[in-house]
Amino acid sequence: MSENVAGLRNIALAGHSGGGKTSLAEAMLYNSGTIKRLGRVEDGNTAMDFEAEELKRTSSISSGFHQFDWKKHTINIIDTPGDQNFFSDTLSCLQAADGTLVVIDAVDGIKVQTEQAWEFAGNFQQPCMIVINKLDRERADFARAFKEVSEIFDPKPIILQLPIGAEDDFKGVVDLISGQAYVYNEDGKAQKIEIPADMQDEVKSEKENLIENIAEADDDLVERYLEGEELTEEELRAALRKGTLTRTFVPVVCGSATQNIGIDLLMNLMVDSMPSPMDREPRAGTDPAGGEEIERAPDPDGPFSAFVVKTLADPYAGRLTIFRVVSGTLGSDGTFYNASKEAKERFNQLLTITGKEQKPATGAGPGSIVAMAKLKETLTGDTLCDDGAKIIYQCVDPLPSLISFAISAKSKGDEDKIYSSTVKLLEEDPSLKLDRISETKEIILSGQGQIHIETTVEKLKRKFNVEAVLNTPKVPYRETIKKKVRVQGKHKKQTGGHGQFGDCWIQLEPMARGKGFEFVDAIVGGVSPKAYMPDVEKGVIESSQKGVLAGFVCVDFKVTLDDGSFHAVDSSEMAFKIAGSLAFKKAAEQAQPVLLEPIMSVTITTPEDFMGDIMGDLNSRRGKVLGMDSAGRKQIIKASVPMSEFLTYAPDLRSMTGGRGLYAMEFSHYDEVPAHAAEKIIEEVKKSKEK
Ligand SMILES: Nc1nc2c(ncn2[C@@H]2O[C@H](COP(=O)(O)OP(=O)(O)O)[C@@H](O)[C@H]2O)c(=O)[nH]1
Ligand SMILES: [Mg+2]
Repeated sequence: MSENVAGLRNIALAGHSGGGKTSLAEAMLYNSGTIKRLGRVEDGNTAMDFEAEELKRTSSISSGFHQFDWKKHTINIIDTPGDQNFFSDTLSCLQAADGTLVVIDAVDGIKVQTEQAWEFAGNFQQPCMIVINKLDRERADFARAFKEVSEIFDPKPIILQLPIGAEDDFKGVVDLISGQAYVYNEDGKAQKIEIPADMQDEVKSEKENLIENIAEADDDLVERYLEGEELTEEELRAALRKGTLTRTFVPVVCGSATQNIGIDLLMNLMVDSMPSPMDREPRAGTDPAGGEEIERAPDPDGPFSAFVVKTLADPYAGRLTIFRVVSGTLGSDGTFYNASKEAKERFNQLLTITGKEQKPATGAGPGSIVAMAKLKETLTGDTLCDDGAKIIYQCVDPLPSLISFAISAKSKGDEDKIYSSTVKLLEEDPSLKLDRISETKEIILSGQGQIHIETTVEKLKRKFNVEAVLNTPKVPYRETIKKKVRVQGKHKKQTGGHGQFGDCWIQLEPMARGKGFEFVDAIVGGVSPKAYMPDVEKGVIESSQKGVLAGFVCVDFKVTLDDGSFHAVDSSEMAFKIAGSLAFKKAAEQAQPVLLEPIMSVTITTPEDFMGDIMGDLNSRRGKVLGMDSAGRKQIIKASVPMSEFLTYAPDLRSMTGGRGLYAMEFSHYDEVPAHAAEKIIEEVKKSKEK
């Protein structure tokens, strides 16, 4: 680990799945001599993709961490997943970085997922760089890809390099600042060449553009440039760094990760133009004692503070907690205070993460991304600090879930194991949610998408040896009534000696949506002894749990008990409870009962081309479009859609938009089911009961 904070670079790789992030990390590790062989994603032998679920899909599902030394600097690389299913982890791990390298596919261009990753980096105010990758592929086009990034991304992307050759023939790059051309051998080693004759003009004009752009970062330079003065390479490099760090612009470079072309120059740029932890503003947090805002600068001699970005759950090795140090210095073992959990913890060995392995670390200063094993209390999002200098940092929340499945055990007897094992997986994946729904008696597993849930089931099998089955969850329908009625509930039984007698009059009326249930005792005088009133209420509640239409819980009603009679000998608590229950059932049947269904509020983000299909599809799902908006080339649709129609939206949107559409949803409210749909639902419930 570098003791030198200014010599540290924490860089996240972000962008849509398949752009080449994992391959790029592999090339960097190889060039730095950290790994001896250049692995390939499709061969399943890269340093950053190693989990079984990643190897099976040849795609990252979880952020990988590694570090290497380059030009006397230490670079921590964070290889994030680009698939929306795993974006919550991407978002969390981006917090550990000081800068983000956005990887663009020179063939496929920008996808919505790339834009989302861009927004994540922007939210954290991170300086960014863009690499246009895969320039060796058929139909790769640097100019087209750059045009696209300049239309969409802000701060302004600026060209730093031009490719030499295209597609099959892509063999090197021209670095515009130095005016130097490089071609690469098969081992990623650069060799200087003359700028090819047919590129001279292009290089000249792009260099002028670049100088003009870079000068913008520095008023003094602009002035001198406009006066026609020649700026030195050193001045330009200093201004390039300044402009990148202040997010005035975003440098764009070109390369091929798998051919290892241009990657060494990119690594140089990460050192020269990306921030060290010292370049970041002090991090603000709150003092848990008084709640006021305090901050910590990246000072190795300051009080220790850090925040957790990721947790790995291993049934054998236990928990592995990955965190970023903000301030102070940590030894190789010791204790710390977890301010989020208000607990002291001890750790035995500080660890550096190198892909799937961990190595002992001697210590960690500001900016370090390190790990500890087997912590008891600490989870993702927690703040760790000195016992004597407490602070809590605000970390990002997991992304809200988008899809739910009912999860159950494949073999009988595994029910409890499914639940307890999934709870352990929640530790490493806070974007999963597990709920027991009393209304439907199901265990519901929710996550970011179908693939997210499927990989979770695979992990359950691999890590905990328990097999789960997924089903579409039952929709928690409810019932309510629409009319006001008054009825009598009378329970009278003469069975030899002691009889049973309970008698009450209730008024049943609707209440506003979401109001639940209210019981009013309006009995005046001594018509029926007060002592039995709670029993009538119990009867009403019990009966309302099984609605008259299809047995769903009945809500949003008010019951007023206004009359009744009793028998000195035969009346009992039980008899009045039964009377209350009968009264409710009778009243509900007369009060125009209807079904209610949960309605989700949905936000869909899509490229314009798919708008027509998406709107038509929403219509067929009984969706109501509430508004439309555009942001750049993206269209944003807000709609409300019944939950029952939206259970399988994730895969459907994926296929409608070729994976370019995104959506977010949350529960909004309950609403009446239209009559024709209600009939069907009631029919189905009856059928399933007959079975
Ligand atoms: N031809 C070519 N293929 C590449 C390049 N970079 C990545 N790939 C391939 O693209 C696929 C996706 O790469 P990967 O690194 O997993 O992308 P990620 O999802 O962004 O991590 C893999 O099959 C890689 O071998 C490149 O520069 N050129
Ligand atoms: Mg990857």
